[in-house]
Amino acid sequence: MKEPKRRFATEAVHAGQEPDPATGAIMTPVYLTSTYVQQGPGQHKGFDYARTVHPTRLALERNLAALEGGRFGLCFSSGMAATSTLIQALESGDHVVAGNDLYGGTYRVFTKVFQRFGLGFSFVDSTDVKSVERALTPKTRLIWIETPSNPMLRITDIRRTAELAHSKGIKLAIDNTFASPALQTPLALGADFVVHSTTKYLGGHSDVVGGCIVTNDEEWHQKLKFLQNAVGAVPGPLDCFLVLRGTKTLPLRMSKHCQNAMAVAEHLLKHPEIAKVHYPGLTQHPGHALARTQMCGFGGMISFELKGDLERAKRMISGTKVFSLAESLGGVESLIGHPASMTHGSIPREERIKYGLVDGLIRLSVGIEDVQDLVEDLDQAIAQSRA
Ligand code: P1T
Repeated sequence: MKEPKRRFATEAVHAGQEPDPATGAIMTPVYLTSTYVQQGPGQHKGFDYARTVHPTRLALERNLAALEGGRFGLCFSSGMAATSTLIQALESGDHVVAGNDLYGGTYRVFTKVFQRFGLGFSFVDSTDVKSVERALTPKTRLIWIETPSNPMLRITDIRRTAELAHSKGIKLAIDNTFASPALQTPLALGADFVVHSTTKYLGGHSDVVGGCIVTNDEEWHQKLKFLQNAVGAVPGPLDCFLVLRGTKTLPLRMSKHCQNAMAVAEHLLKHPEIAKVHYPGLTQHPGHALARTQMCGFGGMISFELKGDLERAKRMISGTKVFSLAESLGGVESLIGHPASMTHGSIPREERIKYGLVDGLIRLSVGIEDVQDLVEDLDQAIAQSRA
């Protein structure tokens, strides 16, 4: 009999996980093993070496594939390892069109590492599908988009970009780290690959670094699985367990992140000392209407500009008491950061300023604390930052 299709919150708790056949343990064991005993040469239970295949990792890969509505998941030792593995599936001479608002590390690995191996990259405003189209060349094999983007929270139309890509025989990868599959499932909108830093919302507790790729394309899955094993950037068993534990509460956490971020964004918007607020949940945001059509919540990330100079912005981000000054995002605790000197320091200043990532931009990862404490903390930090 065909199993009935289970809904997202049920899949989050159960997908990919069975009680341990040896003991009935309800939690997937952290199999601390590098190898498996074989009955005879090449005779084994489907597990031969832990870089190639690992039971705790397999459970996580199946769980993440289910959450993204994809057939195949692969896990990596970091978000950057997942990104790099997908790029390694291309050939020297191939060309990639990428959005111009990207995590600084992604920009860095594209321009400082893969460009050296003969791959070409063009960075365009992906919110304008025509700009993406203009940048395509006969060598373009992949379009790479973050939506919402880091740190400007820009929204790119996944459906239209997928149509454009497929009309030219090009693949579309969406870095879904900021939304998480609780809010947006790019494969259902036509994307070919979903990439994540599982370090963020999927893990959810700032205690692990990891990454994944999910796809429905079996041929590409085999190519990526080959690279996962051949290149070897795999996560350890405890890391997989932590992400697997994180995804169980993903829907609950995301709903609170969205609720708190909306309240913080509305508060900042009304604040007389704030010049600009970027949050896709605000009706003033240029991507708001589009976000409503492809997301079912606007996420926990906000960026904003304070009135005054860079020194004031620095004083403000050093003055919060509930928000911690730190890189990363997506954990239960609120973080505040300065993209120009922290997460996006590897993008040349003239490049980032061209597309709006100004020196004074401040980024918030709004956690699940009591929102009143978050608002009061921002207010006191803004007040004490006055010259
Ligand atoms: O840090 P790592 O797990 O390797 O993931 C890289 C990465 C990929 N994609 C996006 C959208 C990201 O935001 C990141 C990592 N970002 C941060 C560390 C940050 O503070 O923005």
